[in-house]
Amino acid sequence: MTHHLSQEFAWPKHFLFGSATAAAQIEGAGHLYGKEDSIWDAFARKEGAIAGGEDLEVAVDHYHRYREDVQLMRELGLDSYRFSTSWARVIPGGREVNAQGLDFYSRLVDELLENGILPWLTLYHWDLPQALEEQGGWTNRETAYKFVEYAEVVYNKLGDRVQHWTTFNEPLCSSLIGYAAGEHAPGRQEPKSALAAVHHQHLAHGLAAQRLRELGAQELGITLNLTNAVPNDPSDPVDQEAARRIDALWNRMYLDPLLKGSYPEDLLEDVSDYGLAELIQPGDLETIHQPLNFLGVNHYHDDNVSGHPLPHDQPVAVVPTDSAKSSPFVGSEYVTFPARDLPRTAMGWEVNPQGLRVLLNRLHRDYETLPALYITENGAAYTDVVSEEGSIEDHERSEYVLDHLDEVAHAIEDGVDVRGYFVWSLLDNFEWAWGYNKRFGIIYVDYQTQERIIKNSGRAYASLIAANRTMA
Ligand code: GBH
Repeated sequence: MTHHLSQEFAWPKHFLFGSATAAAQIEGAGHLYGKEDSIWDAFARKEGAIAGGEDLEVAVDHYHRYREDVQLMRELGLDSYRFSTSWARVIPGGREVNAQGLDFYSRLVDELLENGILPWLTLYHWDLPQALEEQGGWTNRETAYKFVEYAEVVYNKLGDRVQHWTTFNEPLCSSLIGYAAGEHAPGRQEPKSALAAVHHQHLAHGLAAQRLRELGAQELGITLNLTNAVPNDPSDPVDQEAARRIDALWNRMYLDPLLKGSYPEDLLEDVSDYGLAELIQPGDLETIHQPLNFLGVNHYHDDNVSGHPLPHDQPVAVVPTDSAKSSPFVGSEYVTFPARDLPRTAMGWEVNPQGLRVLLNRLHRDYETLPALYITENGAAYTDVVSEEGSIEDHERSEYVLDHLDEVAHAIEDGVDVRGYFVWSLLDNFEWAWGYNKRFGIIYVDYQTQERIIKNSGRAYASLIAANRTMA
């Protein structure tokens, strides 16, 4: 293995090394113990929605195997485990609390604590109760208030043991990819609805953050997927303008309201045909602009952006699944993503670890009130092969993770306050519209037998964690 700075770096004292999952992607027990449909269960039933035609019914059966999974976390030496609770399990049908469903998370949290692993909880990782979608989903402002009730129910059950509370995971994806591209649940292709979802999720975040704070939450934050928008030709004004638009929509549409209390002016102009400004009611931006203890950053790749049409034989850098018939880039649909000469993962995403350092420095520079940063997701899908000896020699994934950790270390040297890193993902799992064959795990899952095998990347990560502990 190549030598890595991250393996001998003096990581800050309380730096957290963790790994992440999401309820819908791992739990299974899709309609057991009182759980009802989430929008992803309903979406998966639509012809062609999921690449392999699979559903979330069993997934990797984490609901029944969480004890075994916590033992694996312990074997890896994780400081923290980032997971999400399923709204459709806790309040099925959006109506009454399902005590049995809540109990599951209580048992999971106890199991983590007994094993010395810090629970890092996310309330919304894309699985809205289908019943609420039928009342308009995130296009309905009411859903934001329903979210507060749900947050309160989970807090009342777990707040005595969970310190770290994240409202949303990547609201951008569940809005623009779910409501505009239609590639994610609920599978709508309505750009105006997508921006309504953006605003109502913002509002839901702010209202829930207020409420959780009142109830006593110590550590509150949100996780965004942030992507550098790099102009394909840095000296071409057309590419510069395209990159500005993608940065406004993809990054600043979230960062600015959360950290500055306003939507960017240029964004409002870019999307002026789509009704965002009209949705903002007096007081909304103050509500959204809540003090945060941390910002979670999910980072996978940069976007190489151009304002010119692509020659039809040129490959694109960002490859939406075949089911994407409509653009997630509301108001900037003309923008293109030419490929660069970079290695790619099995998702087709370009690998460019330096982008993470650039991104972290940019956040530090542009936002005066930036809270502590945690990398809440970073990782890669590769085609894994189980060897005759039963091992998974996923060298590329090890390099991907360590290369990105090197960049986090550099960012810390640059003066950026980064306090943790969570690999996506602990286990191979349901990769949304792509189904099960895109494997992101540092632990392999045999989907027939549900057997788990720690991949070499998991071992590499574990030895970095162990080495750091010895140094400290
Ligand atoms: C995360 O999202 C999710 O939080 C997690 O659940 C998921 O399993 C994991 O990453 C791996 O995918 O321009 O429409 O082609 C991924 C964030 C943002 C990465 C959008 C791909 C390009 C989409 N994604 N990006 S598009």
